[in-house]
Amino acid sequence: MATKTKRKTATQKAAAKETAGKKPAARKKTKTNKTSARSGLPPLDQGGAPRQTADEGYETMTTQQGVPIADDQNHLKVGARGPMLTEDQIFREKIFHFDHERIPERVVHARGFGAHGFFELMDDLSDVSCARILTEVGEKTPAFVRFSTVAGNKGSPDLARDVRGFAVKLYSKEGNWDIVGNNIPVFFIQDAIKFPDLIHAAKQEPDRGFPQAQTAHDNFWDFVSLSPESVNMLMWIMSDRTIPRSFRFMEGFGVHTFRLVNEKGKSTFVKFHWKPKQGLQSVVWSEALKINGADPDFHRRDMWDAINSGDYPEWELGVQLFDEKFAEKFDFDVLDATKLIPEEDVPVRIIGRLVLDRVVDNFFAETEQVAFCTQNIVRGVDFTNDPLLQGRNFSYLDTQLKRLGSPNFTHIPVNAPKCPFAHFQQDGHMAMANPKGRANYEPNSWGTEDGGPREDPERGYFSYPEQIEGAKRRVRSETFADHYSQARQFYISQTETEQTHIANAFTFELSKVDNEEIRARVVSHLRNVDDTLAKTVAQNLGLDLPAAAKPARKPITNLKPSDALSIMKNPPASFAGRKLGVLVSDGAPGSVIRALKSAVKAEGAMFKVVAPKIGGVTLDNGDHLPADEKIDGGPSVLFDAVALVMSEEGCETFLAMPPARDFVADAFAHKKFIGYVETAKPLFDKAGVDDLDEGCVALSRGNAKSFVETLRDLRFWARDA
Ligand code: HDE
Repeated sequence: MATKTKRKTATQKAAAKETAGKKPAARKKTKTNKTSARSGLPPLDQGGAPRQTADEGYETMTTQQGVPIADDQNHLKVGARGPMLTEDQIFREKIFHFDHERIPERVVHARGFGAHGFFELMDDLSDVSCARILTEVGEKTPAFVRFSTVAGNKGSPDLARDVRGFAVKLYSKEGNWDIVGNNIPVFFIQDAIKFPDLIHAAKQEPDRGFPQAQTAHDNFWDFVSLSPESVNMLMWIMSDRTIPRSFRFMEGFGVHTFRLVNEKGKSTFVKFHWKPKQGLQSVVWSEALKINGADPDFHRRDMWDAINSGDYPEWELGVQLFDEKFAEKFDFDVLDATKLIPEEDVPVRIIGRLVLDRVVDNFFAETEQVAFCTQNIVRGVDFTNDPLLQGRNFSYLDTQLKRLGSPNFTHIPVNAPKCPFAHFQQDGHMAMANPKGRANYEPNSWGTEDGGPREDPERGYFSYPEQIEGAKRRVRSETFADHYSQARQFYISQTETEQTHIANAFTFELSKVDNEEIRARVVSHLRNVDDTLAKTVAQNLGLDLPAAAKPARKPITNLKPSDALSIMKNPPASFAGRKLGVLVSDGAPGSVIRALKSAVKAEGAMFKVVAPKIGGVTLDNGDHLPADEKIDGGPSVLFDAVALVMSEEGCETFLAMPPARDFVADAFAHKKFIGYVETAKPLFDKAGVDDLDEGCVALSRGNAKSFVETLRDLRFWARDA
């Protein structure tokens, strides 16, 4: 009930207090099993569950108008069996509100999860920017972050293969700054005018309304195979980047080149990076498919649990700073969002940290109503002419009007600046923060008391005075024409395992494409990326190898691999923040459980118990071990590693349970480390695992610590071979 009070607005609280003070003196404690003469409350046998009333210490329920409600179970009717009276203002108010409770979901990034936190600056950037948030070292700026998938609708599963949104709202002292980024540093298209086509092609097909939350269908591959500019992004989305293990274990990127401007008006280009302190980690595809069934809210739950347990996720903010000179000599156009700047060319300078330490109080009020706008920047930060960014600056503001229904969406607490603000924009639907006084325009001569705010040429926002000249034309710059070189660079930067995953992902997705011409067209692009990849995919599809697509510009084939582009080359330093799932039975050795539990705890990881019954088990030492999951609700796909700790009889019972067999078979197939006690061995046979490799570790009380240290590698990839 603690959250109940939290959820109330100040007005509601005041109203409740008021009402509480004015309880009708005549009201007596109502016995729940008798009809009250005054309210007509039904006795238990008619009304179902026992009712609790305000007389028992609960707050009084009221209408939206503050009128106390006596009966919330029955509408007003003639006699006991109706008909209903339309006079029933209480019923009508309740249903009216319910009928209008939904707002349009976002056209893209509909499914999201938000959390609060702060950004702390660690390095002074005053040489390149006059933004206070980038110059006041040690300053903590409140932040709200919303992670999302792109293509799926609001109720879609979390583990769809998809780009993840990584949108950060920084409530700075000089106004809100939104960095509305993704977990991938490049994008599908080069010009914002193609965005509706891209998204239409990616989302469910218009005639049938499916498939949703997946790109594995003809329309998507048709569009991208006709848009060679997408090829670099295709490599990224077919990599493990699009199946992150957790929002906590993924990077974020501002994607576009932005500008920073210092007090003297000097401009420096910048790319933004969010680097997870927890390290990078993804799941494998067949695991993702199963997670979607076992826990469609896997990512939300993970974030919610981590923050609520005090394990606050943290990212470092890094910047790649460069000037016009670098931009001119760089192989690609820095305004082209389908390209990145390798960290080897321009190192990432870490300047601050972002910590998420508070879940939302109300999902709708915060996560759903938050309105990110790329146009929200602060003094000292500026746009560039990236043709995607320019288009986004129109789209985000526009979409908020549709979603939130009023130009006053900035009055919603999650969107309002936390610094002082004053302007003459007023009225409109749902105006909540209304100015006082006579002046609603300026200039005016009403003086400082009544005249309202005035401009501040010293502290006010200024745009970088870039000199621009040229004919008005609808064109794409020649400098955007290379579509394959960075796709190749990405591919050769991956480990062998990651390259196999990419080939498998192309194979999976294209196998869902009915039209063979489309499949072949995709492979024709891959031939310009890496011929072995193209051949593997063609072979996997049973396709004759098509000729290579004709490139608009000859690709550069000698770009060096960049380790920063690989997930597996950037593993976490520990198993912290990860989950060990332990399958236990009655009579399991308590000493092993105790040793494992404390080793996992010392590592900063989570110890989750999976048992035949949710009531838990009794260990061989008589201790009771409560369970977190019953076996069929806790498959191994929900854990980063597993352990099988059971008695001989316990193992016998598990042998007869298909979910227990799947627990082991999946963990093995997904290359997870599996700790086991000798008595659990028959379960491997039952799961079809007859060859225990080094990823399967015999457990004893003495080696629990070293087992947990092994888990730092996250997966036993050698099993792939
Ligand atoms: Fe978005 N995008 N986008 N996008 N985008 C939206 O805004 C749009 C693009 C991104 O958690 C929409 O409020 C256009 C790139 C995120 O609320 C919409 C173009 C990047 C989110 C919109 C792009 C993004 C959105 C839908 C092509 C990475 C979720 C609802 C030029 C840098 C924000 C909304 C949240 C959301 C338009 C391309 C990231 C329709 C026109 C590139 C993280 O306005």
